[in-house]
Amino acid sequence: MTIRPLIILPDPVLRQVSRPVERVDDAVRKLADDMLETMYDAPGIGLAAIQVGEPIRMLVLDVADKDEAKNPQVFINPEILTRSQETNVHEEGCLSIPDYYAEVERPAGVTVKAIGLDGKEKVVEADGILATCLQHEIDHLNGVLFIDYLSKLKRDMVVRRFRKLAKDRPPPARMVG
Ligand code: K1U
Ligand code: ZN
Repeated sequence: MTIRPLIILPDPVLRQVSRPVERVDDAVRKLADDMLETMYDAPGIGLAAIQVGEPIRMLVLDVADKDEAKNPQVFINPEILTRSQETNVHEEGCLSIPDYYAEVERPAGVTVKAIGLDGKEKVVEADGILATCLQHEIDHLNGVLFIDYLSKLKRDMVVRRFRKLAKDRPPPARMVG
């Protein structure tokens, strides 16, 4: 398993719409393993493939409490089938927007259909942090970030801050040979 570098705001890659996965093959299983390793290392509770530069519709998450056993989950080609009328406000963060957190209102419950790593279809009824995390990650697959739910003023401030940080940051090392 490999820890992959994370794509950070304002990289335009984060705004790409990811394409569906056609086959759950070894390459997809290896990417899922790498994504879980990258998420646990960060640490985070979710990760979409586009955050490691792979524009495919796959996300991983683990919302287990610290004192519980790990519960890694993989969702391939996820689709939200239903959203509750009731909403919840959760503080959200994003591994692509490090050290910035803000409250976001979303449907409190969702039903999500997806394919698992075993290639079989699954339907998950989610509430609480699982519902929030699934919606946050599915947004990534559509090029949407949680800062898009904030006021324009707040969003522009965050983007400006990360543009400045990107200018000051040395470019990533390139492989040669
Ligand atoms: O998609 C991502 O960038 C991951 C993101 C997921 C998420 C967090 C909160 C609400 C919705 C979605 C994160 O994991 S940010 C880091 C984080 O929340 C966390 C880090 C360490 C311990 C517990 C949580
Ligand atoms: Zn995110």
